[in-house]
Amino acid sequence: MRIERIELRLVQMPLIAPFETSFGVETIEEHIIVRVDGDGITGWGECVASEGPWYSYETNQTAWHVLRDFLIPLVWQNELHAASEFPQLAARVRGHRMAKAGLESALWDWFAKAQNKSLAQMFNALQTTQRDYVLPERITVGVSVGLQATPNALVEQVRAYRQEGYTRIKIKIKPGHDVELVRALRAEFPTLRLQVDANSAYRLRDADIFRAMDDYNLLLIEQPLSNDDIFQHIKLQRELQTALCLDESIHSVDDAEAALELGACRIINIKPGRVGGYTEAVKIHDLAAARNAPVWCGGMLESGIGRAGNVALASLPNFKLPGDLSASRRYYRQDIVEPEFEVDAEGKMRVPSGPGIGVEVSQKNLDAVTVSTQVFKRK
Ligand code: OSB
Ligand code: MG
Repeated sequence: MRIERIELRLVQMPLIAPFETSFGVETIEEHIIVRVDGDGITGWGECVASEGPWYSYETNQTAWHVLRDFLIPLVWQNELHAASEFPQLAARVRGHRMAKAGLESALWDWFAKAQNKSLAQMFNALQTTQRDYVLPERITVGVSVGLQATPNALVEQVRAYRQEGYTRIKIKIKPGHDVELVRALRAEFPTLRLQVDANSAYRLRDADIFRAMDDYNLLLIEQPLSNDDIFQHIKLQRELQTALCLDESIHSVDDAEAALELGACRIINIKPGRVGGYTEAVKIHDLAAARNAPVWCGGMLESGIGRAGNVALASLPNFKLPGDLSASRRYYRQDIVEPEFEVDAEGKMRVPSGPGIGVEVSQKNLDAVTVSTQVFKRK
């Protein structure tokens, strides 16, 4: 059982509509697709870094460098028996978690296929929360709505997503575009499951803005203060009724433990890319479960390759809140997997049950979005 070949592809996928957050606008999603081959089995993974260091310090160029020069050589130099062994090998490389997660996710697919198991089954076996947990066939998912030109445009966009089936909506906020957006949505949709995401755009002195949000029955407020911060979030959470949820500040199970124990948040957004892969993601899931803190699966506008693993992860028992896991067509005119991911009239998504990621990669669609490729082989 050996991997003999690894391929990296830089892909650029045009988004159906620009996605605007407090840190910028994205129109084309650039990611790295990782393919590993050996013993006649192909594993696929996705690195969710972006073109620029806006959401995190990683970019596709730093990820490519770290994959090529440090992470891929680890696969040649070590005998791997499971994808969950990879993080220990990669621990010598500080940070660069998206790069690590990109390769680890391809290894997860490869090992899962070698055992004829779905990723959901693999992650279920790894989790320690409920040993005999019966995986769901479908999970409730949500949609993350970018900043819109006007509050009215936001209301109409949310109405359209609700008509498509989504029952949980997250909106992006930034200074000057916050409470009044929540107010406008609440006036129109009084019982909608609604949450907001600031992507680190505020300071503690803006606490009044978040206090005002306490009146609108939000599920949570995501990452209001600085990326990497724990201390200021503790102070803010003390002032609020609404639960804070951390995204950018949580890079590891240790960060998650600190944040929950110190009261910096009550909920955690788990993004496998941000925490170095699915192995660490499951550890955070288990830690949060032991502390009675719900988690949910965040997204990085993944293609169907990354989405497949995220949906599998989100089928674990402590993913108590719907994730940012939307249908392929919410993002892209054409996904690179078949079948594409869909959301039904009840706002649910099917968890792939076939081996590994459980969807087929369309070579034609992948080739159409590939801008560069590099192949590495075992010597
Ligand atoms: O903060 O959750 C975020 C997308 C890119 C970078 C950061 C975030 C997001 C999203 C999109 O909110 C979630 C999705 O993939 O649908
Ligand atoms: Mg976020």
